[in-house]
Amino acid sequence: MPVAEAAAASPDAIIIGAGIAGMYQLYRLRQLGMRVKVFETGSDVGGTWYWNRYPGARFDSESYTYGFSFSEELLQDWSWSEHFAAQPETLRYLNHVADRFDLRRDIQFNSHVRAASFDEATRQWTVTLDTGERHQARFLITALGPLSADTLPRLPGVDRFRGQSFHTYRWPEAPVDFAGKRVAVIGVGATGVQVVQTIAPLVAELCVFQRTPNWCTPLNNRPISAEEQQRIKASYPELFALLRTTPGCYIHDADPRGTFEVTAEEREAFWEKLYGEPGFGIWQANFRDILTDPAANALLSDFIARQIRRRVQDPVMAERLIPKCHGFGTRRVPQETRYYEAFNLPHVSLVDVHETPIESITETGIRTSDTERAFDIIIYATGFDAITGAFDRIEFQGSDGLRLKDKWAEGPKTYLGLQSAGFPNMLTIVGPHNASTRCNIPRCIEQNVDWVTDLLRTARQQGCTRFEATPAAEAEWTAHIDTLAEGMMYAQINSWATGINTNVPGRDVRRILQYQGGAPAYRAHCDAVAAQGYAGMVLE
Ligand code: NA7
Repeated sequence: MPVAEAAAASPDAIIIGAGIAGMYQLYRLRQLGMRVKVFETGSDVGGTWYWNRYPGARFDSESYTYGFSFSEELLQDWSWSEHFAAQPETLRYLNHVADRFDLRRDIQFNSHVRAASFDEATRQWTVTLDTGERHQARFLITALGPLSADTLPRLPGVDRFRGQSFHTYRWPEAPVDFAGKRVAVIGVGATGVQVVQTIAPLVAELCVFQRTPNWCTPLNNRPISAEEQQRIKASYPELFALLRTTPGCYIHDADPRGTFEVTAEEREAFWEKLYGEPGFGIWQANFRDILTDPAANALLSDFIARQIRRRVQDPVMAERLIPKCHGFGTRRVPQETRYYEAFNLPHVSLVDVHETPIESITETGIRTSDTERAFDIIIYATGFDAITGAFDRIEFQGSDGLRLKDKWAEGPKTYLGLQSAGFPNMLTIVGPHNASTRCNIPRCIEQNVDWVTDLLRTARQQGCTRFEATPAAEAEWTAHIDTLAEGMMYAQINSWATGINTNVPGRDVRRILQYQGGAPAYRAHCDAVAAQGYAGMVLE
């Protein structure tokens, strides 16, 4: 194609990813009259909800707090069937959104972005797909998702197993038949817990390989009744207004009392109540100091441990399922439905990988230091190279050939978690240092996208063809991120939230990847920057 023709056909902006963030960003940029092209690895929309088709995948935020809030018609038309919807329903919802707003015409599916580089002379980004196909645009917006770089265990023999094996993120579309099968699940994060509780009743044998137990609490899910549906639909404005006030944009907000400001009886009754309620209340609506005061945290952890002992019949098994090296809520709390009861079934066993490490995957099963077990199916619920991993898997090259991977090698450096100096005209929705990875994510995605859209509107109005965060503003924001995490118990714990992944070389040093000041404060920062004419950025 001649250069002039190619330029005429070029979009104004390229978005990478057609999950919740990419879909909404496309919708908003179209409203500005911009030409937009979205590249998506998958064959359809949905991102997280497109890939994670594993058995038991479902929300742990209330369904009606999770959907898009931008269209009252959409809110009124869509009826969630359960308080915490399962993945197939969420994927149907996102397809409904794509149809309703005719999003697919600007999305190129089955198109994996391999590299993206900025050219100072033309002030354009060039995006290269796996196929070698190249596309150019002035602005580049990443909507990669925080948990999209899946990781298999670094164990010998992973390729050798002759049965069926799946990482939960790469789950096939065709149903997997579990009847009569001997199944292994490796990993007991939020994903492994959902898998275990769902397949335990279906299989002949289930063996769970657990390295670090997690503090899991009941989801207490149920269908939404007709009256509840009416009430929900009548109160969306108030609901979304409430969600704007809580730190994680959840329906739950911390109790203003301190753990030791009430009597032991009051405390116990409060925790019993929270344990019996739906969702994240026990984590997000607990006493204000449970994640900062180790003594408060120890008491609460003891309460949850007693619940596990009550629910698991075999005391040895119960002790194995109780975390000993981290307190409740310092890692993501898996929400469960009869997870602990699964371990009362005679055909379900638990291998403590600390006691008997996995040595290799063999052609027929898994060899640990003490024995070898045969399986028909191995499920890897082994998680992700979180938050920065998806960025590392694309060759981003900014001005002067600077590689993002190199710049972030010792930890991300960003401004507002939305930009990085040296990478002009690039915006990172749900990027590191952003509030969105500690958030009921669509709520924070909408904030990110609305802010980005306002920036691009301003840029267009001012005839600006290049913007970039200043190194000074970036240094200040990055220091602010570290300061906010001081004194928080989670920052001392190994988990994906602190950037640890034993399956990825170099991911053995904890990093502060998330904004810990809460979504309202984050929003206020972003709004102030915009109100000051994009302070900390140079618009040319
Ligand atoms: P997570 O929470 O990172 O969990 C991964 C699990 O896999 C965790 O139990 C790991 O143990 C375990 N794991 C990873 N590698 C190995 C090896 N090599 N051997 C044994 N066990 C291993 O990922 P999820 O997918 O469950 O959840 C991600 C988020 O998705 C979740 O927090 C929600 O926000 C939704 P470890 O704890 O590292 O000892």
